[in-house]
Amino acid sequence: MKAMGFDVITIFPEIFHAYLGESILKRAIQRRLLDVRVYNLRDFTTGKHRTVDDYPYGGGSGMVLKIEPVYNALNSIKGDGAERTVVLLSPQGKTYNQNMAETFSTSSKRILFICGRYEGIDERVRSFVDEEVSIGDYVLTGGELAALVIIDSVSRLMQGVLGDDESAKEESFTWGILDYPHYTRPSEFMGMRVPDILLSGNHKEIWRWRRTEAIRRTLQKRPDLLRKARLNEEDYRILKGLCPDEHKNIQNTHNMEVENE
Ligand code: 6GU
Repeated sequence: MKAMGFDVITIFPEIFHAYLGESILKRAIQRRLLDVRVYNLRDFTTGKHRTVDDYPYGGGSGMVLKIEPVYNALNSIKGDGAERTVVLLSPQGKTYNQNMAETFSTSSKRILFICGRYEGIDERVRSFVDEEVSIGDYVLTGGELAALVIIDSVSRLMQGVLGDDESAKEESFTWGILDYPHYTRPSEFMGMRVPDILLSGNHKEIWRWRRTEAIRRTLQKRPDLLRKARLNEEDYRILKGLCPDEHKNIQNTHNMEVENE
């Protein structure tokens, strides 16, 4: 089975050990399906003060991450000759999504993350970078959470990381819509009953119900997703039943996309 490999350059390595030391990712690492190597930027400084940042040229507030330690770290890590994609994490990057997670998960290269700080990183670091990625339109104090978000979302797509009964393949977000509603015992709580169909044992009908509810939710909460979703014939029929107007719009949008290909 293919393993997924990540390298991380950060000034806060403990953040990674905490998150990767729990639950599904911990198990994936133990089973060697996932290999994450975390490097402390401070270990690649030279002077005895181990300085990783400095005042910005031109003045202003905040400190800027220095280029030399980043360069030294990259050189040292690349010493093993493995193929890598170097990713700078910053709010200025391309916005991360599930498609990017799938692309990373099928790449044979390791992914090396440089975690920036929000005040900034020396602009010249960008000349060593293949891609710049952001996880959304808000500002974090550093790229560490973004690196963990990407490691988590890519790893769970790798063969064997999720158990058979928690497979990522069958979840609806895989084809671009929201998940269906879930229930567990008790079958009634404070007058709220679990839908009868789920207690019926009729698996064909249960799956049709789930698919319908997933489409209904997406229509209500994220209609923008439906326009991009990969729907089959049955899905179009369900959509038509739920909302004839939206069905027409979406089928038109999809037909136009097919013609443009
Ligand atoms: Cl990758 N870094 C920071 N500092 N803030 C962010 C981000 C990354 N993605 C969204 N906000």
